[in-house]
Amino acid sequence: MTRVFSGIKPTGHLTLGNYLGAVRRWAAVDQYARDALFCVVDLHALTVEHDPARVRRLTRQAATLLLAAGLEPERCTLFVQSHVDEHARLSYLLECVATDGEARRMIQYKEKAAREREGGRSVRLSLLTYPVLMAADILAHGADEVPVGEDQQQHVELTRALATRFNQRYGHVFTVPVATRPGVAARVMDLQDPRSKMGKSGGAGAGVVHLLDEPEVVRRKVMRAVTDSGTEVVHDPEGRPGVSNLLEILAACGTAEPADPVALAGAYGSYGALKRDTADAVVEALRPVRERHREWAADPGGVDEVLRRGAERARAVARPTVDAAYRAVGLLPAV
Ligand code: AQP
Repeated sequence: MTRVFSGIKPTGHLTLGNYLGAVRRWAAVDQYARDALFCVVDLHALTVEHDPARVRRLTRQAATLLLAAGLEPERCTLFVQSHVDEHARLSYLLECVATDGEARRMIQYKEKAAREREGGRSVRLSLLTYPVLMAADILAHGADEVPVGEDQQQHVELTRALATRFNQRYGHVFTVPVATRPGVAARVMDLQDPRSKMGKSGGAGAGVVHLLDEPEVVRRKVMRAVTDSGTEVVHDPEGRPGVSNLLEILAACGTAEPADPVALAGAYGSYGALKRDTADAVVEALRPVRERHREWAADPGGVDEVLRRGAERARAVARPTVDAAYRAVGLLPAV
């Protein structure tokens, strides 16, 4: 059976971007048709300045939201990255395979390092090496597919390169995975700044829709979305990023099968009507998440139990592969 692995960082409240780019597919498709492992990648949240109590809180909150988004503990494995030592164990070996130049070419590293420097903060070494840890997350579990949004494509490419190089150098140990992306809304943009990705670590911006936003808050954010000069509704992400973003969101939320944003554009004569329909579609898409969240949030012990069982299974999946990698590079097994 095809195995799937993907993760989410507890760096803020989950957004509509996380949902449409990744999480919705995990719940709607991957957990039914694949052997699926999903992870709250808490170690990745330590790559920039962080408040320990907040990371702890957001980790449980992310797990609760993933369950609210429809992950079913009987159908998939949900766990916290730091509960499974194999990730960090394998990361070091992969650091011995990756090159410094390769790590420095990562776009997210360049962008986030620049943000840290601009804020007068020093750049943590882990910000540079985090894509290697992400490769370890994926390779430890022998994933065939990695369902992610567009922004993670480059990191999955690095993962493929490291797996291939390792296998060539030391013998076949790793499955070489492929990234899978949604047909639409693979990169949801900030509603106030449609040339930037809708991100969860930017704070409570008016351009970011969070999964638990009240319907009236969602409506307000969508209705106030920055659109482009002109009045014609067309799908042109380069020239008309604001309107195109709304069309992508509407296409992804409007029906069970994402509609075509280009075809949708033809149905609208004004930005106002497009915004109203998009707001309604987002509210409806998030309604079941908000409802299930009430139930899971009332049962933190239940969430912890899901994570405990998930970590147990994840360890069992990862350990043989990571042990094989340790042997392959020449490390003497402990007796
Ligand atoms: N805007 C987005 N559109 C589509 N997919 C997205 N993803 C994230 N943002 C969008 C996808 O969601 C999954 C989990 O993301 P993550 O936790 O690795 O990263 P993040 O939400 O972007 O949070 P960060 O790194 O803390 O970044 P910023 O600073 O941008 O908020 C991934 O599959 C991702 O592709």
